[in-house]
Amino acid sequence: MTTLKETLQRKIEEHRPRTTRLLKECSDVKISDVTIGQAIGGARGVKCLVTDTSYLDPMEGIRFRGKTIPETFAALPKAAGREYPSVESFWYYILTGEIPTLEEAQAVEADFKERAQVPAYVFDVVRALPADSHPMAMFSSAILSMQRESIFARRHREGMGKMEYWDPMYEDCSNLLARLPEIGAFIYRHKFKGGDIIAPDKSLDLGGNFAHMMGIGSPYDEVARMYFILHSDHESGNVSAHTIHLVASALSDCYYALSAGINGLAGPLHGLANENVLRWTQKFMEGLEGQEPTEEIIRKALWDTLNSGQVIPGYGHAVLRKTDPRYTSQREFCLKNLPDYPLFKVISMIYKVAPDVLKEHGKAKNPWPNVDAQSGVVQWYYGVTEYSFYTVLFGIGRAIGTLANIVWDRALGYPIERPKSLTTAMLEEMAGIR
Ligand code: NMX
Ligand code: MLT
Repeated sequence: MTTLKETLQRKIEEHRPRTTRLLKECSDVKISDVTIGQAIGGARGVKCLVTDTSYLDPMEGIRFRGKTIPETFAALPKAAGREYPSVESFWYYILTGEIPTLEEAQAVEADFKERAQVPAYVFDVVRALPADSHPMAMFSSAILSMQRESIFARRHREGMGKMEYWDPMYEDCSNLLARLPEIGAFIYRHKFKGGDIIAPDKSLDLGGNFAHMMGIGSPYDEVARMYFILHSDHESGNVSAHTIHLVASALSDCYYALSAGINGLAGPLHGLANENVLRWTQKFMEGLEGQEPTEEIIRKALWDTLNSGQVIPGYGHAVLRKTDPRYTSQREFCLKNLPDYPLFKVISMIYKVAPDVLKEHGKAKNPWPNVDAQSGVVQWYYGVTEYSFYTVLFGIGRAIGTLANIVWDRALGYPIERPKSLTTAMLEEMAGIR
């Protein structure tokens, strides 16, 4: 059996000539124009990144290495009795584009167990932060504190050649990913469970071990696998993925890069929306004072939010123009496992009402729900009601795709990222209004 690293090396060697040829023979082929609207408006739609781990179609949603979410879940091997594939099998897939056998996936599980030991000082760093620090600040600090472990940084100091970069980057990224579940679960139990920490169980896969360390029984292990894979990657223009790619382009190691990306994910327009969806919903339910929610009451609450100048969290998207398939996937999970759960019923009612409200409001280009509108319900149902923790879960998932992406960035020799900026006066001149 070839190892994941051997397969990755073969894929890198096969891929390199494609990038070399594009650069050598096709550098001048135009793929995008940029308007003033795009330059001021957050570079929306400007095609200037290359990412092979996933692609986001506005109407279809995400494809991981060419496969939709249902195709990915169906194709990856599953251990006996499991409905969802392991995170380790997905890591193999997103890194190489090849579906591993169960044996190959289990070899990655074994490899991750060797790498999973979190240095003790990481827990000290989290404990040293003020108790009211946001879990995302704790998560980002914990990741950054491990920078001293970087093999890439050491090898770079020692003068390794450019063609070797991917190897220590792969080692660092694998080590970091294997450690994230324990760090996440530690933050949860430190902040919300009085510091009653549960030690890892080395017999379990990443998802199973995470559920165990969170202190939540089956089927939360399946929820963890599903959740982490669903949140793994969304091509690389989104704030977290782009930040991670950008920071790593300076040859900063993956500890610096992921910590920076987690800081971007912590924003309310990005990953924090999953926290805000639950905050909004809980406030709404409290305001009902025992009254049954109706579509009319929900419509009014949504309008109140819009009229106060706030966004409706969990709705809208910079690229998508239909319901996010990650929303649909989790909705299907809820329909199967918790169809009558009151919170799910409210979330479903919002889904019925919000798109029309947003259309009538007339601002959002996409009135449909994104992943964050649905993910909190599942967590709440299984007992994770501390919603300020939800974006840490997103962050563990997001690490999978983005770390795979920066291994490939180094393998393909992508340079330091440095787009050009202009002044407002230059734009006025170009537009002929000055
Ligand atoms: N509620 C109210 N207004 C909205 C919403 C929404 N859900 N979505 C977009 N708009 C507004 C937006 O604020 C902007 O207003 P203005 O012209 O006053 O600045 C206008 O509609 C046009 O925005 P779009 O071009 O449709 O959206 P954009 O690409 O700029 O932003 C989001 C995308 C996702 C940031 C935006 O839809 C939003 O703020 N959604 C709510 C927060 C959220 O759910 N974020 C999570 C995204 C997914 N994730 O996990 O990262
Ligand atoms: C994501 O998963 O990163 C979000 O949906 C935001 C995006 O893709 O722009």
